[in-house]
Formats: sequence, structure tokens, C-alpha cells
Amino acid sequence: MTISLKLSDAAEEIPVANSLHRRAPFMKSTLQPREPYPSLIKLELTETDTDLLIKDTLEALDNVGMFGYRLRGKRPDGSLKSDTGYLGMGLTYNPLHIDGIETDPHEQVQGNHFKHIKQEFGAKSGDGRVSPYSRMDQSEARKIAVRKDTHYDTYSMAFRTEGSKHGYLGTFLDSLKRSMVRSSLRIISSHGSTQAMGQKGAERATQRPGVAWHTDEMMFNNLRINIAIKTSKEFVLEQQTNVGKLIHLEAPYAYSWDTGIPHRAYCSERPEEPFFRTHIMLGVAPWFDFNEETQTWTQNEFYEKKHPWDMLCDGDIIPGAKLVRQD
Ligand SMILES: O=C(O)CCC(=O)C(=O)O
Ligand SMILES: [Fe+2]
Repeated sequence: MTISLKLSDAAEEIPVANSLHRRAPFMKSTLQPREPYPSLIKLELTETDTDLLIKDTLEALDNVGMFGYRLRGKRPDGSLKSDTGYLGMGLTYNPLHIDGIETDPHEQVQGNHFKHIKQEFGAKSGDGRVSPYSRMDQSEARKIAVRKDTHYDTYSMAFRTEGSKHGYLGTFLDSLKRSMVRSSLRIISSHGSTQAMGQKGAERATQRPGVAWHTDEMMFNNLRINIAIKTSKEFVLEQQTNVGKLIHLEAPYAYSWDTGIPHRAYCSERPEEPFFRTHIMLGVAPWFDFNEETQTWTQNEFYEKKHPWDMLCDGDIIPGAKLVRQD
């Protein structure tokens, strides 16, 4: 039987992907890829005009602007705190997002307004961001933050923003074979304010612009693909499987890794001139396809049959994406 679910029929107290999971448990699939992949998968985009993609992505960002990732707490003037070192612009949004009309649709990808969750659901913790993926938030707060139409309702953030339709960026995203979920342009600003990159000791004292240790959804739920658009050597990725190995992601390649394993991305050394490292951070649902007209998610032919990494390397997600073999 093919599972299908209309957004409006999904339960309110859990994200839409979890409602799908109740009917067809897929998030913790044990399906293995057909071959062992490196801890960082690098892909060449052989059917993409990458020069034009870079130009039009940067133009879209110029037109729309960027938003800081929301942080816990408030500024002295009462406004919600956000990070000036880790910025973004949404490529997808949810028209029914809990933030309503207060925020720009391009800002939804930048974390929750915990304020709303507090008002509507009576959460006890303070204002600001709460992340189910962060080890720094209490589990009760995390549970409340993860509902339908919140930041973490990945499968509701499946509608394309205006900014995502700009020029060849739009053409490229239209060409994807799978449905996009919570996707954004992610910018690390070399001269932005910094945050603690680690949880304790010297690590905690080390302040860098970027994103601290975290995990994301399992890849069967949300396969994340980073396309480096504008970058420079100081900007690095570090994975918990290889702490201390700082990896620079080169433009114009696409990368993917197991985001269920903690990782962080940051500016390791401040360049002389301010620099805005820009990646397209795509999220796709590998095993369910979204029909925007009927607002329905339906299981696709790959469900439990083909591993998301095999799909990625066969061009079942980005047409023409080819694995770059490294020694
Ligand atoms: O490079 C970045 O902006 C962060 C990437 C990341 O954490 C992810 O794609 O899961
Ligand atoms: Fe991540």
C-alpha cells in the first residue's frame, strides 16, 4: 500500500514526518548503501551551469537579504537575540508556520520563535531558540518545540520562497527530482559576532563565527546536501568521527555526510577583509514526494528500496550529480 498524507490531515502535536512515520516507519531504517561511502561524499554537478548558479544565488541573496540564526534570550531593548556570525535566507517556507505574519518567510529557516510556543503551549523555559538537536536544551522544552508548523516540522516547510525562484537558482531548484524540505542559503560571516563552539573548558572559551556541534535529522527523513557557492580556505567543517580534521568544502562542489553524527562548521581564522561564506544547504525528502497543489506527501518508488546516498550518486536527487572518488 502506498502511504500518502495531506498536510491538513496530519496530527497537530507532532511534525508531519512523524505522522508519516507512524504509518510507515522509515526514519530509523536499517537499509544499507550498496557500497561503503567516505565520511564526506563529494559530488560534481555535471549537468549544472555552476558559474550561473553562483552568480544568481549571490544575486538572490543581495535582493532578499539575510537573517541571523535565532539565539536564546533577548537583547536589552527586548528584541529576540540572533546570531550575526551565522546567517541565512530561506529557500523553502511553511505558509502556516507558527510565526505567522510576524516574520519574513525567508527567515523561518533560522530557528524557532520560542515566544509563540511559550504563549500557546505553556512551555516553562525562557524565550528564544530551542533546538531538539542541541544538547544544551532541556528535553521537556525540546519536546514542546517539536510540533506541526514549528521550525522542526521539516515536511511542512516544503513551499518555495520567492527568493528561491530567482534566475538560474530557480531553474536549478526546479530541476531537482525530489521534494525540497527546510532548505536555505547558509552564510558564515567572518566578522560577525561569535558563539561558543564547544560545550565546556577551553572549547567553550573558543568563540568562532559559525555553527556549534549539533546533529540534524536522520538522512532517511531529511537528506542534506551542501553546495559551496562562495567560500575561502578558512571556512571549515569538522565531524565528530574525526575531531581536529578541519575540512574545507570547495566551490562549486556538492557535499553530503551523515548529519546524525555531530558536526560543526565555522571560520577557523579571521581574514583581513570581512567575508561571507555562502552555501546552498538543500534538504530533500528522499522517500516521499510532495504535491504542492494537493499539499500531499506520498511515498515514492525508492522507499526502503534505495539508500539516499545511492540515490544521490545516481542522480535521483540532483540530475547529473556524480561522486568524485578521492584517495
Ligand atoms: O556549513 C554549514 O553552514 C552547516 C552545514 C550543516 O551543519 C549541515 O548541512 O547539516
Ligand atoms: Fe548540520
